[in-house]
Amino acid sequence: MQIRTQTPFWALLIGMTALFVVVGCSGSSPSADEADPYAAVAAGETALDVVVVIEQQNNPTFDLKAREINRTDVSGDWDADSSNNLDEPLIIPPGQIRFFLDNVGTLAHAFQVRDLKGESIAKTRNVGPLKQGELIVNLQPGEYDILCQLSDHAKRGSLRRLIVDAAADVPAL
Ligand SMILES: [Cu+2]
Repeated sequence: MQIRTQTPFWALLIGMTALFVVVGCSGSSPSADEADPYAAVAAGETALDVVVVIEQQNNPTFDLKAREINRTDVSGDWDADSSNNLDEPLIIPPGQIRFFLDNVGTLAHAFQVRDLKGESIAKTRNVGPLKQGELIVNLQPGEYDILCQLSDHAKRGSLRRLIVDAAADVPAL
């Protein structure tokens, strides 16, 4: 009597299908959340009132400007001259503010909120070139400065007046 030692075709088919499914599921897609200013909002993890995406650059000039407020593009609100940033204030409502920092420059930058006496209210550590960072701070109505506190970057243009005002006209988060 002949003994069949070969695996039946149907068993091979099921085995290969199972292997394909396992391989297909094992690839981990890169998490986009770290670079998403609104990820925590979407996940309902935090009670933010305002998300401001801050762009910090040093090439060709040092500058610090808001690119988005609550998902709305405001990059056209600022001229290219960073020497007049105190006359072009960023105006946002009070509350829990997430400053999402996008360093698009070639140097490390950082970010600080100061009162107009120069006292620090909150600040970040260094954010490397082409890296992102964040600063979450609760701000009451008033006037502040936002700046890069590294080296002479603020003097060279990485400084802007911040006005926190309940009447600020920004879209809901
Ligand atoms: Cu800087």
